[in-house]
Amino acid sequence: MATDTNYEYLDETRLEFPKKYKVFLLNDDYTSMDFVIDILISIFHKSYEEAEKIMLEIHKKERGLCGVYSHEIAETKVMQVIKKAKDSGFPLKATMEEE
Ligand code: TYC
Repeated sequence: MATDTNYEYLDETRLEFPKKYKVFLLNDDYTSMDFVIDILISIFHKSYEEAEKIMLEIHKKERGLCGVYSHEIAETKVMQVIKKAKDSGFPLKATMEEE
């Protein structure tokens, strides 16, 4: 049975928006430009033109934003990038950070 204390607790419960996470690809000297474009199209669903623009931004500025997702989706994208890169022999890395 609820006590006064329980009601006080319920009164203070707040609904919060789920946090969002930015996923970045990082530059390196070995991954081919074509492979990065392929990753941006296949995993981040970019058009060829967007993918080329993001890849060149990463190449020049060391990292580039690929998308903003829920925690679970962002984590999955990071893992998919690392697996696909490893399977193809490239050191490409992805990171995520809270928005
Ligand atoms: N710097 C790489 C090269 O010159 C290309 C590259 C772009 C690699 C983006 C990683 O996330 C990256 N081949």
